[in-house]
Amino acid sequence: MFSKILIANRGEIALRILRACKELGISTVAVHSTADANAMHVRLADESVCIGPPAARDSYLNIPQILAACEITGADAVHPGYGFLSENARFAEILEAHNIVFIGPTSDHIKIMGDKIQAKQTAKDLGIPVVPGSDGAVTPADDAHAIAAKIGYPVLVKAASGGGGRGMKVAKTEADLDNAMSTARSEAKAAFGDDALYMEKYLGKPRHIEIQVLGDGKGNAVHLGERDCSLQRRHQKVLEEAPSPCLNTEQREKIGEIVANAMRKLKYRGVGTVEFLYENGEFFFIEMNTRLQVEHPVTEMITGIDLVNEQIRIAAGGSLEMTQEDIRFEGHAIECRINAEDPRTFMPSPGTITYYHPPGGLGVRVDSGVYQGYKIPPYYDSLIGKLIVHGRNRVECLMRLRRCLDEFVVDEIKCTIPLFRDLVDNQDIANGQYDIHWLENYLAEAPES
Ligand code: MV4
Repeated sequence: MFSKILIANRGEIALRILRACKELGISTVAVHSTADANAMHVRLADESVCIGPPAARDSYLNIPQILAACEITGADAVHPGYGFLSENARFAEILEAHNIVFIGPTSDHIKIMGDKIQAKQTAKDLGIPVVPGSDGAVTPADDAHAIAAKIGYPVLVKAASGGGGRGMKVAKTEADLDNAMSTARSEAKAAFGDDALYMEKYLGKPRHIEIQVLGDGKGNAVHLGERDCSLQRRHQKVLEEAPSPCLNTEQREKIGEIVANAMRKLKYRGVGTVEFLYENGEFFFIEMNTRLQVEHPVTEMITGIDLVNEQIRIAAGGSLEMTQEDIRFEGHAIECRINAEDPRTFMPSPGTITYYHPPGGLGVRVDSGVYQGYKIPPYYDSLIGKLIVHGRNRVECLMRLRRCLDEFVVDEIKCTIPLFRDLVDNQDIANGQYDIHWLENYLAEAPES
C-alpha cells in the first residue's frame, strides 16, 4: 500500500479523497493555489505545498509544479480527482516515468476514451450498443450527404475530441448538413486543435443514464448499477439519482452485465463511467469517462462501497475483492449539487459564507469543503458542495431531501438550494418523468419562487 498520496485537486473532492486516505492510514499531501490557502482540505492534510497563482493553468494544471511537490514530499502516488488532470494521459505517463503511481486507469485507456470516435468503436467491438451513426470519422473526402441519408435525419455532428456537449451541431434536414459540418469542423479545430468529426442519429428525448464500473486491470470487473443524470442545464448536471426511476431490475442487470463484461475484456483498471442515452427502452453508448465522477456518492449510498478506497487499493496493485453477486442495491439516493450561483440564471456568485448550517441525520451526507467564514474564490467552478440523501425507497428519499433542504442554511451568497426546494415539490420530479431537456424547459417556464 502507498505511504503518502498527493491530492492534485481542490474543493469538496480533495476533501473526499483526503478522508479515504486517512481511513486507509495513508499520509496526505495537499497542493493548492494561492487562492486556496484557507481551504479545508489544506488544513486537514498532513502536508501542503503551494503550487502557484490562482489561474488553474498555473497551479492545478501545472504538471512540473505538481511533480516538484511529489519530489519534495516523497509522495508515492497522486490522486487526480475529477476535472483538471484526471483524464490527461500525458500526466499519467509522466508520473509513471517518475515512479509515481497515477491513481486511475492506464494512459492507453485514457487516450482511447478521450477520442470519442475510438471510444465508440472500442465500445462497439466490446459488445456495447452504440448510437447508430457513421462508421468512424466523416472526412472531407467522404460523402457526408450519403452518410447522413443512410443514418436518417435528424443527425448530430460531433467532434472526436469533444465530449460533455462541446462541439456538437444538429442537422434537422439535408438543407442544414453542409452548415452543421463546416461549423462543427471549424469550432472543433479552434477548441481542440483536432477537426475530426463523426455523425450520429439525433435522439430527441432521451434520458442520460450512466453505468458505474470498477475493474482491477487483471480482467476482474463489476458494475455498480446506474445513475440517472438527465436533470442538467447547459451540460452541467444539477441533480443525479440512483436507481433510475425508469429502469427495472431486469433492464439494470442486462445493461450492467454487458458493460461489466466489456470492462473484463478491456482489462479496465479503476473506476469508470459508461454513459448512455436511453430512449424507448433502448440503451445507446455515447462516451466513457475514465475518472471518479462528481456524482459518485449516489452509487456509494445504494451499494455501501467506498469508491475512492477501491481506487486506491486497486492502484496499489490490489485485486477486486468482490464479485457481481456480492453487490446489493439498497434503497434510493439523490444528489443535489450546491453551486454558488443564482438559482435561476446560474450566474456565478462567489463571496463569503457568513452563516453555514448543513443538515444531518440518518441517510444524509454532505460533501463540502466550505465552512462559516469561508470565502469562495472566483477562479474555479462554482460547486461548493453536494447534498446526498438516501432513503429505503424513492418516496422516502424525496421526503428526506425536502427536510434537508429546509434545514440547509448557506448565507449570504446566492446558491442553488432554492431551486432544489422547488424541484422536490414538482409533480414530474415526484413521478420520475423527465428527460435531458426537462430542466431547461422548466427554467424557461416556471415562475420564480
Ligand atoms: C446526443 C444527443 C442526442 N443524440 N447524441 C451531449 C453531451 C455529450 N456527452 C453527448 N450529448 C448528447 N448526445 C445523440 N446521438 C443529445 C446529447 C445531449 C445531452 C446528453 C446527455 C445529457 C445532456 C444532454 C443535453 C443536450 C444534448
